[in-house]
Amino acid sequence: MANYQYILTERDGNVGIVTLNRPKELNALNFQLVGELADALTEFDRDSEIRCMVITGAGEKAFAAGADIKQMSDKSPIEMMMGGFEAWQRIKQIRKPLIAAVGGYALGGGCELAMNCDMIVASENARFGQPEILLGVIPGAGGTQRLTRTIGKYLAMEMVLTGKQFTAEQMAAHGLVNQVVPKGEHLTAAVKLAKEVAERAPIAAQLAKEAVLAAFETPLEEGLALERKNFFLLFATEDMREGMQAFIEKRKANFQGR
Ligand code: CO8
Repeated sequence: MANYQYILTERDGNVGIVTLNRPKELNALNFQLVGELADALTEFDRDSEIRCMVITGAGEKAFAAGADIKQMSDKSPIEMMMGGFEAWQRIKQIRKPLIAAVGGYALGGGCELAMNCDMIVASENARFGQPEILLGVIPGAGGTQRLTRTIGKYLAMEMVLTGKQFTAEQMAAHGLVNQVVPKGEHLTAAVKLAKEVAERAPIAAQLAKEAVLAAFETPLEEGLALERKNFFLLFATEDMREGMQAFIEKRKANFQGR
């Protein structure tokens, strides 16, 4: 792994963990940090040992309190476009499952980063919000789209129009959070979930992620066609033979990612 300034990376078995590491600034997402995050995730994505990834924030107070307002405050539209958004695109293209481990604030770009992940585990002190309107702007990395498609129009409108924060429990009730755990246990719980995913057939996990995400972007017929093709494609893997043989032999499958 490269030497990063604003993030930490580690491995726990087949799980790659990336920690946003600007705790004094509540892990505010400056352009460099988002670039480093995209680099690290891309590197884990290419690493055959890694089967699932977790993103978390350093310190107790925040996952990420949004884009770095101090860095953004004097930027032009073009500087914004060139500065950070290419890296968000790369994060969207990660093929392996991503889990957000959220403790404390997940605001603005922080909430959007969590929503870029495939599952969200949050501690009970987590707070989700899209406060951009309080700064005179609107969400720019998926807040109006992923939030609306997940929690529905009315609550999304309230979040985006008022900038108010919502608890992990509230977000879980509306389908944005998979698990709420006691304060400080979000990373442990997320890694446990990641290890469960990492035990599954890795190619199937990637094609499953692709198919579920397609539900956001395609009409039903097209989504069903993609799902079917991915399903058929998996009959070309050794892991499919192993999975079905293991079932027949009443033993645990040992998936190799082939
Ligand atoms: N940017 C820069 N610095 C920040 C940010 C931020 N988003 N959030 C907190 N900080 C800094 C504070 O300035 C402070 O620094 P200092 O000690 O030098 O004054 C330090 O972190 C600690 O913060 P506070 O003292 O404010 O801590 P509190 O516990 O009093 O308050 C809050 C915590 C409520 C989270 C408060 O810090 C806050 O409101 N932060 C801003 C939240 C926000 O508005 N986020 C949205 C930003 S806009 C955005 O995310 C758009 C995304 C578009 C996509 C990204 C493209 C690249």
